Amino acid sequence: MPQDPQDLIPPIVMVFAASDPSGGAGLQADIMTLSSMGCHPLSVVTAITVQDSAGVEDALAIDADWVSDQARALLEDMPVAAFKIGMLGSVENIAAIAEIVSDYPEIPLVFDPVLASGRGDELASEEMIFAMRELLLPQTTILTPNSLEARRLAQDEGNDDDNPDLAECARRLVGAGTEFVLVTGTHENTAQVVNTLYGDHGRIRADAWERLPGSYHGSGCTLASAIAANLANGLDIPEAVRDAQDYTWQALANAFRPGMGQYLPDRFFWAREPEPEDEP
Ligand code: PXL
Repeated sequence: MPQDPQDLIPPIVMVFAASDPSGGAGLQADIMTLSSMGCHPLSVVTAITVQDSAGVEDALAIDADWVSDQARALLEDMPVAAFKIGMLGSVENIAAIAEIVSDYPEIPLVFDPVLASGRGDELASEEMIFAMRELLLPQTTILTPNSLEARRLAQDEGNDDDNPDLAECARRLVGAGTEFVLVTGTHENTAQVVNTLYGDHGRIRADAWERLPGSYHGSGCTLASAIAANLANGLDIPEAVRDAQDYTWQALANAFRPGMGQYLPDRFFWAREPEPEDEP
């Protein structure tokens, strides 16, 4: 019997993210990761950036009505198995996306709170951080901050004496509404990189990885998209998180340096031909 074409549809993941024309981070990183992991990405553009492998020069937010229209047209047309949110561009975009995802509470949502580029260029204002906390965290299945982002999102503003440790940050972020938090440890001063998953009863798992020597552009986007791909493929959260870290570590271990700045992860490491063996 010929195969039913419906059986051939890969899991579909809708991404809200900003274009990074370098192909290192952002929407392009998400599209490559999701494709490499067997999903079909739907890409809703929230902003466009001007950047190279060294850093971000400029960013222009897309009008919030255009963000909504991109998403709504597709959600009417195709079944979406997971949402992934990256760089948002504006407070208006945060409000528009919060409204859209609130109509689909059963779809798991991976939220990578992009606050700054690897070089430290600010990619979110204080008002945007406030809106993320108020409007998006209560709808998030898993939040994937690095440790710097976790502290910024969880810290009591205006109180300079507030120095919560990462477990306390995670507790506060779960209190703000996300079901799970995966805090990544790249920026911590530890021999290995330790990524820790928390839920409403505290720590669920911690995974330690060999610290790779390079400086990478787009590792956070790769990890969050890999988690979304795994959730779309039916894995539960701890499994999705473990497997996504393994995938991301391999993409980073195979990273390449196409320009003068950071290394870019190779999300298709498995597709490259191995070096030919020397003939005897
Ligand atoms: O890595 C976070 C990130 C996400 N999205 C875009 C970016 C960056 C970092 O530079 O440029 C578009």
